[in-house]
Amino acid sequence: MTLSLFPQKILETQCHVIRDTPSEKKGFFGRRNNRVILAVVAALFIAVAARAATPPPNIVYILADDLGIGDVSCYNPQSAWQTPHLDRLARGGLRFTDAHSASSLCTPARYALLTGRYAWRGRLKQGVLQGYHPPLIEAHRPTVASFLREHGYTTAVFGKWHLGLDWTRTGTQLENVDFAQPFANGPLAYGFDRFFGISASLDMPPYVWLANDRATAVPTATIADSPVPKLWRGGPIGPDFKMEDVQPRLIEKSLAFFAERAAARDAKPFFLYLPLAAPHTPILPSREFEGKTHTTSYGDFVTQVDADVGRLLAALEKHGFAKNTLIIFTSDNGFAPAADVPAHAKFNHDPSAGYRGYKSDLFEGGHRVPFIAHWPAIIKAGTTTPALVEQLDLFATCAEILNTEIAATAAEDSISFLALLRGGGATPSGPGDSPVVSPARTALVSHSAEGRFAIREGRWKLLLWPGSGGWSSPTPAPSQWLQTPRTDLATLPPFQLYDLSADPAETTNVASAHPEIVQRLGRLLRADIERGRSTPGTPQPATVGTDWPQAAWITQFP
Ligand SMILES: [Ca+2]
Repeated sequence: MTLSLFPQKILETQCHVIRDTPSEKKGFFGRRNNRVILAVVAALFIAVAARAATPPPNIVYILADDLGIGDVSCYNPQSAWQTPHLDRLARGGLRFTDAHSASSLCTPARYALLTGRYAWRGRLKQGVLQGYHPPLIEAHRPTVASFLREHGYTTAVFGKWHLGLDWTRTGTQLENVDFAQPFANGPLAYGFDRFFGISASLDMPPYVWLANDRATAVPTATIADSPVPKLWRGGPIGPDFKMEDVQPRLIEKSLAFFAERAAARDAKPFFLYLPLAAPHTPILPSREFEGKTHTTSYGDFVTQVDADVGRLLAALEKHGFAKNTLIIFTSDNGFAPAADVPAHAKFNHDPSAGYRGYKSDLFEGGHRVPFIAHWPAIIKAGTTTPALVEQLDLFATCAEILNTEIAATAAEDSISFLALLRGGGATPSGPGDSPVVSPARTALVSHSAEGRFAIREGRWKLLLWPGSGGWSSPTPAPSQWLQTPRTDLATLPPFQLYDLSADPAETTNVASAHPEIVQRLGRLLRADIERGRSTPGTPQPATVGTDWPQAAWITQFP
């Protein structure tokens, strides 16, 4: 396998230099200069050849759970705590300021990240899976992991799977599980060589460690629902399982994996997908982090995640992996209201950094997430980009890194951001920035807890719903966490249009002033749904039917 990070275009540019150089002219293009040019061209060829021989990068994808964009200090100068390791990662890499998860909830965001396809195209039209549910990813659908493994990578996932698996059942109820038997169609069926982690969120039973295709122990006890406020659901728990061990053990597994890869000497690149269960509820920082920020337990937990990123970075450096490892750090959705918004307001801390709403919502606070890419061999240190990027763009980015095509039936919504990593569209941070937005991704679709839709194109964002689509006001039910009343959505305009360049906090609905923009975006989203893909290529089967109330708006965009 060869890697071509440096495509044909570079070689063509150099050929162009040769063709355009008159060989016998005096002056600048005279013989002497010809020799200089040829020497330069030769040197460039050598450089290109050397770089083309660069082995494929290792890829470490760290996915925090429910971490708000305002919880990372390089994204929020007013943050009540500091995240020095994440800030260092950003200083050494590229920080995206307009990056999004494909959904405002865990399961659909993860489906999209791994498959390069919006989850609403499949059977999950709203909400999330629980710990006993069968697999969500369709059998035989390629994932980033299966794609990379096909191309020579060693692949591992340590963490919160939350995409379902087929337990061995003892009865007709989902919970009728024989924990002594292996399960099928977990991470190993989707391209991972190994798995260690938990089946779903850390507030969902069963509370057992899973190693590859089985539980490490049969549950011998049952824990009750946590006291109000309810931060975990009751259910069976294994004798070797402690909730507070989850974050440290996932990091230990990762460190051991790096050491093992360093010792293997098989020259195989690796892909580590590290979907953390933190700082999602239950908020359980290790003892050394308790009280560290003098703010909330959640703040302490975030600084633990930050310190763990520092440990991962240090290990990659120690093993000599750092230079040619693409590290991405991001979060699967915005800050969870369950982590207590009023408690943070007391410390003047806004986990959504001024954006509206939280996890679950169509508003930016639901899905605009921290997204830092670090790859010293390719990325210019200390850069930022305002370019639009979606987490589901990972698949196409990996394909471009490996100079490989993706089948028409895979990663239907994924667009490579490799050009941004190489510096196109990125600018040095600081005064004098003149950001160039990459033309690659011009639009993206957002999806909420209730399964409502929004579409973004450039500065414009259209919500195909009168409310938040999640737990923030306006909602048809009162919010338990945000202590806001119910709203009669029939009293509100059916659609919301925001100009994010002028109104990033989504305060003023300008839909009635711009009916032509509402129509254009509505039609664009309809086409994205009906074509079964949002990228160029062969249309794929779409799932539009009469039994999809969240897509009822389609008829208004003929
Ligand atoms: Ca989450």
